[in-house]
Amino acid sequence: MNPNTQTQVTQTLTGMPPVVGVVMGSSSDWDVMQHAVHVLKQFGVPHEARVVSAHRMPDDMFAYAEEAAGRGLQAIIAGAGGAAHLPGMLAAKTTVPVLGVPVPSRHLHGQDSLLSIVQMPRGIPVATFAIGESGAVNAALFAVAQLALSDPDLATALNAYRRSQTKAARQMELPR
Ligand code: RP5
Repeated sequence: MNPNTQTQVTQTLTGMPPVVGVVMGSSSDWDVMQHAVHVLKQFGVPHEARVVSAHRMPDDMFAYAEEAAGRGLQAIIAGAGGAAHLPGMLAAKTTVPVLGVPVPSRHLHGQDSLLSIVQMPRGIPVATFAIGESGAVNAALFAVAQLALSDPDLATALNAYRRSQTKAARQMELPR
């Protein structure tokens, strides 16, 4: 693994400041979190993706959260596995909405991640999504829906995406 990976920032739409931040506790989360990035790319949402580990780089995590609003982020999609405190700790330091994605863990298959993220005490909310790829995709779609409230073109694209799912479902065939 490239030793610089931990501090690399993937600016996927160059020239436009990101409005959604996708962060994860480890590069090992990328297999899951890349699905959130794929959706944001699909909708043309300016975003960034980077590793921000709560327990390995806590100062960076706090800085990321503290700077999020000032940098124009409107949502932070945060994926983590195991004792997954990244989404909650980010939410503790920013009022930018945090969307938590539980990453499947080696021993408990992500149930630990899910419970760690979803069981936030009252007062500091984290919107928690399904374990794994579906959660990553839905977190990105949720961010798109939030942005679409003030972006008619994005709303049109989101409605078209929904219609394409309906069309695909209607064309589904079962084995004879
Ligand atoms: C968490 O620990 C990460 O979010 C990851 O899911 C898990 C394991 O990290 P690695 O040991 O694979 O780097 O912080």
